[in-house]
Amino acid sequence: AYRTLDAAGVRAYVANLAHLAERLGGTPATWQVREVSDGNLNMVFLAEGPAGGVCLKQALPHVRVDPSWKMPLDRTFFEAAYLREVFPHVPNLTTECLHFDPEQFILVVESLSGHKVLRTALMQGPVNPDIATRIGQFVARSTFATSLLAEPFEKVMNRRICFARNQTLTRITVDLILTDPYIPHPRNHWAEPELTPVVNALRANAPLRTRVDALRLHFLSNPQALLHGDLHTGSIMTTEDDTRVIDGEFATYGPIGFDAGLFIANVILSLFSSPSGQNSSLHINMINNFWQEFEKTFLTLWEAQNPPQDPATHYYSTALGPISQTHKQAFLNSILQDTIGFCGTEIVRRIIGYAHVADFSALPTPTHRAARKKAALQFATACLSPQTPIFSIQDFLDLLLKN
Ligand code: SR1
Ligand code: MG
Repeated sequence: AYRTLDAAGVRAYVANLAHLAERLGGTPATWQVREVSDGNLNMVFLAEGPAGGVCLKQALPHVRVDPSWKMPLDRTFFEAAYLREVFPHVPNLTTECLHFDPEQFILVVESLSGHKVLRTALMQGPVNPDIATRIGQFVARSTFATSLLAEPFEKVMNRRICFARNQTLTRITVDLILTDPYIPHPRNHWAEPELTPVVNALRANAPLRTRVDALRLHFLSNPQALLHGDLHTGSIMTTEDDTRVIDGEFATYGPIGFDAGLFIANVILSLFSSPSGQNSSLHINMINNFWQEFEKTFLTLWEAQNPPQDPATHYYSTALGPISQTHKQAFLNSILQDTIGFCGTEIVRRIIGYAHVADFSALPTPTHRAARKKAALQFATACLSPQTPIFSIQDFLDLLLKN
């Protein structure tokens, strides 16, 4: 029967599994076990021995930060399934699933105890902008490999059937990111009264509401690729030269621009919350690096698919003949448009929705925080405005620099 583990339970659990105990080395009594839960949903422990460490994650029957919000346990199943799908394509950019327990809903991956959460690293000072290049690689490789551009439709559809069952967490995304902030809802909150008129204006903006409605429909009805589904800067662990994407429990099929948009939005939230006068070039470089690498890698992988394999046995979604560069560029442009839209919704929900980000707490006074959050909401409004002409990542960066 399922039971929630504490540190002592984790020690006994790991000691019982030879391949994990071997990774740690020494004897269980000498292992260091500590709880490092940080996200909203799960318990996380690090167990370390003389030879190495593991990270153990267990689902709770509720949201970790709100025990009254009950929740089924199956999210670790989807995280393990996501890792098994994408790890072969991005082995140096995520962690390997070392163990999954379908009764205790425990997932064990390698420990990243020498890494920092990217959000924390950004709050502490400048980071290496190549981190964003690596995330561009991650998004391009994980999405291309699981899309109809790379695989016969039978394989893709079977995977879609599996991840279509990740409905509890997809419901969270649909509600928390794509619905609640635009209506009065008890889960929304903001501390700064100065934001209320901005929120009212956002909700009264009919074209913006129509765009958000379209993005919600697009998220649910365009299964382009297997998404990470929650690719914010808290889902990335990094050192100067090694970057890993973690926490794929929100994995689902959807539009590729959703992963890209969430990553870019969180870099932008870091930019808007950095102390005034701080040079914006790091954040601009990060967004540019991310997009350039994503586009280049995605197109290179697509190029390698040409010419299509024998159409009699490989029912790819690609054309029977070579695909024109114009068609490929149009596909990438449509991902850019989705990216900008989902970026706007992520910024909005991180400021007025249920789950805020720590970034703004670095600002010294409530007045500073209100001013920067207001500016971020105004930028998000531009991202969600059908009137804003953005045809390239440069247009997007120009718009960002104007705000
Ligand atoms: C109740 S879960 C709230 C948020 O935390 C997760 O990390 C996701 O971002 C989700 O939207
Ligand atoms: Mg998470």
